[in-house]
Amino acid sequence: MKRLLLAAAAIAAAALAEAPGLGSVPLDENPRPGQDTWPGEVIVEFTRDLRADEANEMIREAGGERARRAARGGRWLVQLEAGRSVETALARFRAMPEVDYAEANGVLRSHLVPNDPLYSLQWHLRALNAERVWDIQRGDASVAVAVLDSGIAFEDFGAFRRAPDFAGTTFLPGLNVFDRSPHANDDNFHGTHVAGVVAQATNNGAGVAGLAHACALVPVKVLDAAGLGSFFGVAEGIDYAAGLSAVKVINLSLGGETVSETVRRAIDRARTAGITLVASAGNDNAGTVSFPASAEGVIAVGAVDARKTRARYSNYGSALDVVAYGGDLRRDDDDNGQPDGILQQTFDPAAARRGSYDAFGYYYVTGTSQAAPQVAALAALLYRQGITDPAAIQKAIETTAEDVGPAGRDDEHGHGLIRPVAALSGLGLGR
Ligand SMILES: [Ca+2]
Ligand SMILES: [Ca+2]
Ligand SMILES: [Ca+2]
Repeated sequence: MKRLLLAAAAIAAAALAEAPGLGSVPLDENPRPGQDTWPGEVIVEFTRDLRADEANEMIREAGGERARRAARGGRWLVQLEAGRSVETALARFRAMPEVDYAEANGVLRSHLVPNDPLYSLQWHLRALNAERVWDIQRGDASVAVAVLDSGIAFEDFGAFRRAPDFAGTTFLPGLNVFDRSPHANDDNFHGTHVAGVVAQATNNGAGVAGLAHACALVPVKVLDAAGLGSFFGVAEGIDYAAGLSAVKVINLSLGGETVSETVRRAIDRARTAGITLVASAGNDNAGTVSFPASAEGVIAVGAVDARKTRARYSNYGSALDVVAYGGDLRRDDDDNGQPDGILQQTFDPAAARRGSYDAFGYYYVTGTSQAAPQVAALAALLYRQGITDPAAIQKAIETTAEDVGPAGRDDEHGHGLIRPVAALSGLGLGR
């Protein structure tokens, strides 16, 4: 079988066309809500480093029309010929001895709850006792958080502008996995808001603050303008981030309902490299934590409102590790006349849909997407305190969390609500 394929490759050596982008189907062909795979796309990894003509032949054999090799490693994203079934292609790949594994290219979605712009104070930072946190540790640029999201408004480039309240924030070179350029600009709004939770410019006389504001950010664009990404793209983003020595933390405010071998392996590689991965549990009010939050080696973060009870949208379950503040726009528990969302700077999402990415404002957004980066920020501060082992970082965060909800660890709140001051003062330099 193998020899026949190799012989055939000699005559069918014409290279497969390079797939133009990841999940690059036109917007009207985007997966519908509830649809969990990209149509006609399969990920395959071979057991050894194949020559391109060998790989091409096997990909054609399985019904592939176009293929794109991962930037690192021996896996390929295959786009099938029109009308070919993903199931048949997977069965063909899995029957080939050279194939390690094959899976459909699943859809990952940003965990967002969009809302209208409003100015107010950041109650979540007061509740986290941020001023005391900053007395102990503000981070520095030797510790970077990679934000795998829709990009960040971090540079002036083409139609994109750096968000004004990132004026003093340090950014390290990023990656846009769709075009493999360093221009990981945000064309959605979600990633800019999530990044602001971590490292909004602080004490600059403008706007709002971020919890680990002296740490560096790495923009990694793995979600498109509609907030959609793929297993293949997210794995590529994780590999990129894990290859930067300053990156100690990866934030994933995204997820899907199906588990991916491609992403799981990338998580393992990053964790082995000493990186802490943090992911949002999802906003479906479901009893199952979404993936990759549910993956081994990832800190799964749910959301509470200002009352410290599970936010009505936050996913829960046995995989949940901790909770942070995600807020609830329908509540005003601090009675200040403002909805209890997480306030950071981003741009107007409606203007962004018209191609304008510079209508910056301060927006309340709620969701586990906003809770996860609070944990990512805390992890970054712990690295700056001198903790280097991701297992120790996770343990410090979990054992110092405030037990909320039913006594002890429970599925709605995990080990509890993070307490950054307790975590930071219990360990490392700030003891
Ligand atoms: Ca500011
Ligand atoms: Ca309020
Ligand atoms: Ca509890």
